[in-house]
Amino acid sequence: DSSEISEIKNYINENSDTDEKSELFGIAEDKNVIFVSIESFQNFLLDSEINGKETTPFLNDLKESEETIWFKNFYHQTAQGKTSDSEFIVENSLYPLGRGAVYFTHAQNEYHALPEILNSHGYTTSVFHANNKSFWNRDVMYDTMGYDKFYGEQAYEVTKENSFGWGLGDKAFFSQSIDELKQQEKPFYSKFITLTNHFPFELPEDEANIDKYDSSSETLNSYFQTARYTDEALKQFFQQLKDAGIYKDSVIILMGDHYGISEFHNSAMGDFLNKEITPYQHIQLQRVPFMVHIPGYKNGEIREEVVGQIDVKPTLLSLLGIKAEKDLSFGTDMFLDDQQKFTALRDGSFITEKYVYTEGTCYDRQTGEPIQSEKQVCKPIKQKVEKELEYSDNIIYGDLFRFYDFTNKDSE
Ligand code: GP9
Ligand code: MN
Repeated sequence: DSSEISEIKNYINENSDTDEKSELFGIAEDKNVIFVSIESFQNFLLDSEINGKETTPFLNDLKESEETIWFKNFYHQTAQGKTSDSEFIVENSLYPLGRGAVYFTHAQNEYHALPEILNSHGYTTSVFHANNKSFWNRDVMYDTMGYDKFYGEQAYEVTKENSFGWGLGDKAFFSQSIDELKQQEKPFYSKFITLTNHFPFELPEDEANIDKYDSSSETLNSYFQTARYTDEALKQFFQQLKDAGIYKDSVIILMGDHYGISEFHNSAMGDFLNKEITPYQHIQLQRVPFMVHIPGYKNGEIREEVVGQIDVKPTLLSLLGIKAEKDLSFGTDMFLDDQQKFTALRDGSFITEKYVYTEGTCYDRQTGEPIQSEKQVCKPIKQKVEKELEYSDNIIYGDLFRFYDFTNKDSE
């Protein structure tokens, strides 16, 4: 009820200074936002090579560009809801559920999602994804979160020639999206969800431009080829945005939705990375790309902060110069210095500047060594993490936003 949501609101306000503006506040004001969710893309793909050829030449250059801010310690926080969880976290700055997918179980709740907020600031909002509209219950949930339009599989010309793996190849997907994107009323917030780099990572031979890896895991071996294909599709998309005259008025955000290689492939992963995949390494493998690309920007940098998907919503609002003061989010603007900061994974593991905690062990984040002597250092953080996950669950299970007034008095 309303006393529960007040308690949560107090907790959130205690832990973040809502008046503080980051240096980059408003830098992308009134720009279009093109958000690309890259299927199953893990950080270890970046700068990797197979037989002397880069897996991701386009993203490698992009992350070093002076028009790009790359957060190299960005973690996915998804659980069983996979892509849908990543979407949910990003749009709401809430945690996914420990069991099941909130997209299915709580699609009728009251939310205060990004599309709704951006709508009220004059944005047109849309999603492009060439899969069945009801997959992950997206058609229902997008409506709930306030999206104006959803271009699903039916909006595309899907043929035998242009599809493989899970469906329409990413190159055809972007090519066929551009005309519709051009039609969006500006400014727009449009989300693109790629598909090709999805387990089991199938690609026709004539689409492959690097070799497979050679290990005991056919999954890992194939992963590099589909990842390379998606990298090429992204390169092509950037060019198409330029050709369409959309690029320079947009900010482009690229994010990996979740891991592609599960712990079942730890032995092959260990071969590839040339180290044993300990529980600590497993957590470090949950890092996915997060890049903010701002055409015309000159101060691109590689940021080291420990951040996660939960931080995307407040970060994006801040870049757009929108002060959603009454918003309730568990994340924080990535560009603000946040001493309290931890990035919590759904299973209770967490990462801070100093520590990585998982499976009952506290590790030194820099060395990966278990911390024996100061066993207690992770304990207070662990308690906070548990409390925060519980608060988020309570919001979802109790549909608590029904009892909260998001009306923003000074919204500019
Ligand atoms: C399906 C795509 C993949 O539409 O988003 O979903 P996933 O299996 O990764 O959750
Ligand atoms: Mn996915």
